[in-house]
Amino acid sequence: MLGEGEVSGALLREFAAVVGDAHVLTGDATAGYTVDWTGRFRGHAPAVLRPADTGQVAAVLALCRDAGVPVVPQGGNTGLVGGGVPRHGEVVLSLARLDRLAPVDADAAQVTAGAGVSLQRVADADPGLDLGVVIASRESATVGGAVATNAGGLRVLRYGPMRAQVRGLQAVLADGTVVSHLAGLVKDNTGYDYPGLLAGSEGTLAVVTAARIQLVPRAADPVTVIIGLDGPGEVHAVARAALRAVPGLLSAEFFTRAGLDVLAEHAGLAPPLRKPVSAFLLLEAAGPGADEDLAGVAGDHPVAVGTTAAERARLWACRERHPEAAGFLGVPLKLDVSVPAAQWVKLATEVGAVVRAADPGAKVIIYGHVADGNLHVNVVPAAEADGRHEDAVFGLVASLGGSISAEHGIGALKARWLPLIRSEAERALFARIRSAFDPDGILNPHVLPR
Ligand code: 2HG
Ligand code: ZN
Repeated sequence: MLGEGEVSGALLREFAAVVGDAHVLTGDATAGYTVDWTGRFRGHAPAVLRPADTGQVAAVLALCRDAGVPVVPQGGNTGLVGGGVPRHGEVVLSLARLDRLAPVDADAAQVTAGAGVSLQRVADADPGLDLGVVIASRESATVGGAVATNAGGLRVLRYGPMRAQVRGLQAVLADGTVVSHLAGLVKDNTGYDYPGLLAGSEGTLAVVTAARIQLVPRAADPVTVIIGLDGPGEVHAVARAALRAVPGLLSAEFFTRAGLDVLAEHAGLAPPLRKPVSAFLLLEAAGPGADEDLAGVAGDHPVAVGTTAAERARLWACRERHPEAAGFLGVPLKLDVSVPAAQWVKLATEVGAVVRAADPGAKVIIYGHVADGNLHVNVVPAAEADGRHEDAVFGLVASLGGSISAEHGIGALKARWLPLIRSEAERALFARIRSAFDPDGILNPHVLPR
């Protein structure tokens, strides 16, 4: 009798017959696949399978389904909610080798990318085009993972999240059936939009093996500014002005002196402004008059301007390295929340005190995508991480009419709190969709409540 987290030698040999001996990893070789980037989520896997193509994904999923073995699909393993970690001894299905990037279709400005292609490779595929989704982990994060989590990032205000870039998908269902819709038609009302449904399904409905991606025009000569402000209220007001007055706006990002000080101390980052301010708003825009438009919204506030690639990279580092900041202080809890625009100032102003009421020694670093009402609340607990921090933050968010996951997903971290913001009827519908796709419950069974 095999226990949780074990598979038979016979099944391992069947896996090897499909993907090759070298691509069935066991024991120590699984180490890099069983822990997340922050070190908060750890698991163990009886095997990591590294198929080379969609056919092999289909064959190993059929074997897992027949044997009743649960599977955790994994892309670049850059997730922050434990959704790609085999926390209950599941087999890991790594899509990393599905890394074929087709030539760009210049007529449609689209490209078909395998699940294992990094977002950076998609962005670099054509000098005149770009990927609308930009995230800090783009060198490692993959197309399959970005679709499965509906990744957001730094340009959502302009281009939307990953779901909005997807013109079609290829995926493998839990029983090994391949479904494929990759023609990339802009207009195509022929039934259910399952690519839209798989975007954000966190590996619970099917395994994404390829995506047809709509590219966007590459922004010409972007200008980046960091404006020094006195708190969330000013940040929100200036960002709102930018949304109205800067037609070429691409990003509106927020961070604070608390996070920047940590990065200055531990990563040697140079502060962007000489004047000590408490809050920063990074704006980026492109197109005719972008520099004057940005100068107009900055007004008399202290500002740093970047126009060359090197200057822009220096300014962006202040924001893009924020996910690392809390990690210098301990093992962080990554709480990614959003609220209606009118509530964002209240959230950003009050969340630190709300966390400290639950855990007075906790360290809190906040930053995020201000135009999306999205705040990243990074908490380094002093007290035990037993759910009290989530109770505090998610309780505040729910009272403001917000969401407990803006862009990172529910994963393992947040499953317990889903009833706070999704009704019983909605969750029952989720469960029916899930059992229609995966009746045996083998796909990421511990992610999202069943
Ligand atoms: C970002 O916006 C990412 O930098 C990561 O969504 C956020 O690490 C985080 O909490
Ligand atoms: Zn983010």
